[in-house]
Amino acid sequence: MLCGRGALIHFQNSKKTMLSSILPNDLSVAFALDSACIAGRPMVERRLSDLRGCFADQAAYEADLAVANPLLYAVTAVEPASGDGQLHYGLGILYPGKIGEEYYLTKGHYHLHRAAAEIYVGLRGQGMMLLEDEASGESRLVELRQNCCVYVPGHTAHRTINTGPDPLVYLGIYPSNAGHDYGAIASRNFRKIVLEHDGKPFLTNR
Ligand code: PAN
Ligand code: ZN
Repeated sequence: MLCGRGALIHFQNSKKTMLSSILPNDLSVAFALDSACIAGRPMVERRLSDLRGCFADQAAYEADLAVANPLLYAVTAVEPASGDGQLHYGLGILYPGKIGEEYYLTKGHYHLHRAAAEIYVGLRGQGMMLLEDEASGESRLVELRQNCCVYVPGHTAHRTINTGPDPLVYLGIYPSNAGHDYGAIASRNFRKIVLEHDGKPFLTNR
């Protein structure tokens, strides 16, 4: 899906990035907090059908999918330059909802370049990030909400979870060479899940 009119396609020198080589409309970018839309940029949409295998309660997943295929989240990526030391970022919106007792969530991934860290900045709503260290398997559940930053170290799988009643909107800022590796999580998923218990998020084993 495209936000607004006219997708911009441009190429960057991958060795050295000069200020003059950045398109003016990549230097300052306006975005919408109600849709995570950025005019002219492609938006990746993930519907319930795209998250097969992500939720713990597979029967609840199939039952809900038989009724409707709602949009769970959307991400608009901004990639001003791809040279050494440059940054990319993604504006995400994750809608509220649950499959069984498990809150709506993103697929989750490692970075292809494992050492690449990421900063998440919460802009609207309330949620959590589930982090999982690749080597030790240690899990951490940390808050992501408006006026809150989350640091995702390298070598750490990360998944965003909306635990509130409103859309969760956030920016993820990462090195331009980070890349996304969905394969490891798709094959074994996160070790922990976040369920609603007495109206509150609760971390438990899968
Ligand atoms: C984010 C994520 C975004 C969607 O921009 O890509 O939250 O989650 P999935 O990519 O797991 O579907 C990010 O972490 N980028 O690196
Ligand atoms: Zn990431």
